[in-house]
Amino acid sequence: MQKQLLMGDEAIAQGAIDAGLSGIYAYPGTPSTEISEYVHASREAKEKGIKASWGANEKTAYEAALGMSYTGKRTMVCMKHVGLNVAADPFVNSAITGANGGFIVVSADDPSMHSSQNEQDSRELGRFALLPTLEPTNQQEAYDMVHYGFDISEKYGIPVLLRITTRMAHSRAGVSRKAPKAQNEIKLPKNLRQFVLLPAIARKQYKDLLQKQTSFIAESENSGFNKYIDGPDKKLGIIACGITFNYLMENFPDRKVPYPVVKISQYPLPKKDIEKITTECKEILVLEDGYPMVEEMIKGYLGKGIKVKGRLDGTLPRDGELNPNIVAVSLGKEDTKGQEIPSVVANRPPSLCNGCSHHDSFLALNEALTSYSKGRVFSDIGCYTLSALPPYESINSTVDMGASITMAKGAADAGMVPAVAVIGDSTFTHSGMTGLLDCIIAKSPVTILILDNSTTAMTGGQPSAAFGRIINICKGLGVEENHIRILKPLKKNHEENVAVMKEELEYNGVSVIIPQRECVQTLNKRMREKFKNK
Ligand SMILES: Cc1ncc(C[n+]2csc(CCOP(=O)(O)OP(=O)(O)O)c2C)c(N)n1
Ligand code: SF4
Repeated sequence: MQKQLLMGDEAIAQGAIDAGLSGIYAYPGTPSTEISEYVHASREAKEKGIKASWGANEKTAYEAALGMSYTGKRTMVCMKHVGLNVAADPFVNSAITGANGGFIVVSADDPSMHSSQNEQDSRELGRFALLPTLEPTNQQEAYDMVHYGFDISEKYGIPVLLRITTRMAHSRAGVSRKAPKAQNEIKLPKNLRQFVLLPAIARKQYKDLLQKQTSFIAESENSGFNKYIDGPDKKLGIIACGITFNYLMENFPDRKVPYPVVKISQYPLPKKDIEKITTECKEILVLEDGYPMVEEMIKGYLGKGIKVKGRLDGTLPRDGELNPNIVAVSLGKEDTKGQEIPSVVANRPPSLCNGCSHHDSFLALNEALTSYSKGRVFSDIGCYTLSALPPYESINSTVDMGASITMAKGAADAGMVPAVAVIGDSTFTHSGMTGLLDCIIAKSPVTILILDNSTTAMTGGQPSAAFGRIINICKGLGVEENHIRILKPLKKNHEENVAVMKEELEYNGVSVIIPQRECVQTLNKRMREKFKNK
């Protein structure tokens, strides 16, 4: 079969298309976005009638995928690691409902926080939900694991978590494809109450899930993705998880590591391999990107017994992603540090694009707020979060998607009036609407700016579920019509926009101000495509 040069994300997408995928659901988030974008753009996927849709958030995307799995079809849902927090409720519960058609959950972690607000490790959530978790070492494995993941998902009737990290998602390698599989026909679960989590049913199915754990361990022990590679020097044994196996191998160009190595790409841990290496070797070094999950499991609570080295004892840094050089140092090899970063690319803080509508919104907001004390602007996550930096320095919080309106409500409840929330259009429909409803019910004195640039700009301009709907949503939720104010954020309208903001800041109730102007990047893209098609 043909070989293609693919990014990890693309390998997963192509793997899913070839493995009989019927539908892919997602909410964008770096570094997972390109998986869905690949399927959206794939002619092959279109010809096969594969459904590809962006959900309003990760929870809605997850539940849509679960619904497709219920019908017996193969499905995938993709998100970044913090998205799995948003989808945690259906994720954990779907371990108990089980799956019907093959169901793969892709969660893309971002160690070192290249573009994220934390560096949590999705393997921990996989373990928490008691689900098998796959972690590819390279792009070929990422591709192959999708086929395998669908197979074990259907064999055990459970969702399977596929955990990747930024380096895996965004680096490229040659990938050999397998012969494509046909999609499953609709075939509902034999037990039509399988997905009804009434306590009596859930209790039984939870027991079933617990019983399956032994089989999941056996699958890991027999999996072609996990390997015990013997080595003559038993002073040290190395457990290398996911991409860290590559970092280890890069330190041994002939791929001959003198120590025994257990390569881990499937969890729960392969018990026999772990027992073997911990019995044979004097010390263990655990290489894992993310949390010291395996290290903690092997060390045990009191850390007695065999010496285990890794992130917890300082052999490796406690946070941030690993790389071949960090692994070299942990093996007592020379610290090569790599090339110096040229000054022309070093330390460039991110900034809003020239002509971005957010410039005009923050200029106006800063001026409108001059008569109030500082520290009252709760922001959300999007391009507008850059207003935390000079020259605007407008915002005082960014915690998670949706937290702007709700935090402003809490601050207003505490007596901070007015409290201001700033949220983007995509984030508003992701998880801002419920917070707005809370404010309306409590008649909270909050001024909410919904920065409507008609897209999900920060992740590359995916469609926004809010497009064309924000005003009606606000009205429908109960914002008084005369306190829904639409602005055009342009320099020439500055004075007028400041005046409107001042008026609404003085209003002792819920007001929503909607500055509307398209993101210049999506506007340019649209124009380029328009002229190309002429
Ligand atoms: C739970 C979660 N999902 C996804 C993301 C990735 N992400 C960051 S901001 C954002 C949306 C930005 O769109 P919008 O609110 O419209 O603001 P814009 O960037 O367009 O200004 C996304 C998807 C995230 N940080 N957290
Ligand atoms: S991508 Fe769009 S929203 Fe983001 S900074 Fe640039 S113009 Fe503004």
